[in-house]
Amino acid sequence: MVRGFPRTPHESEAHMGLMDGKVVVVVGVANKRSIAWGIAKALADAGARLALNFQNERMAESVQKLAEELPNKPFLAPCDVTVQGDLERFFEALGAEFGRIDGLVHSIATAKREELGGKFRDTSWDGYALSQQVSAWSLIPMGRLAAPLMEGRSGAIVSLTYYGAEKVVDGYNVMGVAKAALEANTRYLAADLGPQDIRVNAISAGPIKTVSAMGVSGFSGILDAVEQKAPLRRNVTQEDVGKCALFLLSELSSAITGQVIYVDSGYSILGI
Ligand code: 1JT
Repeated sequence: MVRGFPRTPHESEAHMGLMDGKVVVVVGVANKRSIAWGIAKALADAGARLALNFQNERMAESVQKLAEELPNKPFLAPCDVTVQGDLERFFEALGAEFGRIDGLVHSIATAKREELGGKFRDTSWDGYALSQQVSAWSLIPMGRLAAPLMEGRSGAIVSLTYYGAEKVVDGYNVMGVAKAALEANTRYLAADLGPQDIRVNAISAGPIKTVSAMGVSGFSGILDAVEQKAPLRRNVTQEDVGKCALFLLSELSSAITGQVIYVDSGYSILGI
């Protein structure tokens, strides 16, 4: 860097160096609109070496295409948390590639379409179990498998949640219960892994137009409510969430663990 030249850094260099030499695993990139993609870009711009998963062979090519847009070529490997043995194989591949990791992002969730937007009382066991397995339980084995790769370094794990975990948001239903479990998992994992200097936090993001959210009935009404009522009077972006994830995965948040941090334009402070 040339000294003595006051300059406005280009956005992509704004956090230069913060993650230099760090390896971060981001689970949940599916397409350009994925929250995980916003996080991956923020981390890559800050100098992190990345590893991404793709859910299955059908998704491999599109994730590969996205990965080519990053400044450094990320490591890619398959991982579907509903496939027996996939998590173990994924972390084994990470160990073989890097030998160690510094950070992990959990940005996956699923619900059956008919159970988002209908009546909560119609939640099926299959739908309940699936949303719990993918959206909440998977954080636990990820923490267990990541911990040995973080040994001897300050590790950090970040999960993604939503306000519907703590207050009833019309139609969010089975996902609200899964996110409540995810937030509790975040706290229990933080207590479990804290003695090994691994921090675990959740980001509670405001609603974001992702491919999976867009098809949900009632979702655009939720976006409108944020724009009209949230203190900042705007919806949040993948970039907003990416910057918070960067903070939580970096040394800047060195004594923060077990917390839910809100990136929601202030919506959650309101009484109505
Ligand atoms: C999933 C989806 C998790 C949408 C999600 C989510 N977390 C937040 N959203 C946005 C959202 C919010 C509300 C809503 C619907 C969607 C899509 C399927 C995969 C998991 O209400 C109907 C309030």
